[in-house]
Amino acid sequence: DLPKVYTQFSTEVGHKTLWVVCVVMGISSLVFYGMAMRVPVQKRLFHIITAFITTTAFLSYYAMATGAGLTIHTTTIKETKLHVITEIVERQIYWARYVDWSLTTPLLLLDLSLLAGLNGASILVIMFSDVVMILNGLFAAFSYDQAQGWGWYAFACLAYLNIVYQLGYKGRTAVSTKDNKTRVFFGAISLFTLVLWTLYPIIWGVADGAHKINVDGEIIAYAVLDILAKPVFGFWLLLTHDSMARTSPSI
Ligand code: RET
Repeated sequence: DLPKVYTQFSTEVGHKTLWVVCVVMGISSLVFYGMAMRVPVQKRLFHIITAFITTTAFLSYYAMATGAGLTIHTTTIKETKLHVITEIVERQIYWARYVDWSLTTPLLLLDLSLLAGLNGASILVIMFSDVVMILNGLFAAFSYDQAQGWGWYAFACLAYLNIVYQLGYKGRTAVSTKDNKTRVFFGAISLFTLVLWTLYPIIWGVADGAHKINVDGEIIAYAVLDILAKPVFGFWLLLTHDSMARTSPSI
């Protein structure tokens, strides 16, 4: 007997959403480069990092919207004790997201680390954990069967917990030596980041992991989160940083 096949593909709704985000990321990048040119070079590091983040997202959304950054992947969801496959899911995987995230999430964390004034060793630990998290997410997405996928997912979650610990504990200790405005701002923007970032593994688990959300739903959910985590985060960071007297990163 042939296995039962469940197919999960995006439609025009997902496709349009990808284009909208692509345009938002492109415009934000231009604005960020413009802002970078208007601040003195000593204050420019945050602007450059943030503009690179939205530029990478622009390119990755361009790849996804034009149909290049995705593939169809088959996952076994049920097999008999004798390894006869009885149920499979065929679902689109937008792998360009992982390329985007593996470059942009370390940069987002670099923004936060520099704001807190973390030392070089801590910054490296945070950025490395983050790459481990994203690549394990990629392996989870391309796993052969569901159980194996959840294994990769668990490793990624451990890496994520380490990032939360490093930034939440060490970041807070580091920022406590800074001025009051920087302290309050770091508290607010890192809480915003914690809430947003925690939604990514939840969406992944329900959509890519458990196949309970279709591909359009996944595209829309990540679209909203990506806009909040990149352009909105970026504007908030840069406008606040511009208004501060002396908070150039201590490197
Ligand atoms: C995955 C799946 C495996 C488990 C975990 C994940 C976490 C992903 C995160 C992504 C953040 C993305 C951002 C993008 C910016 O636009 C890879 C989904 C923990 C935290 C902030």
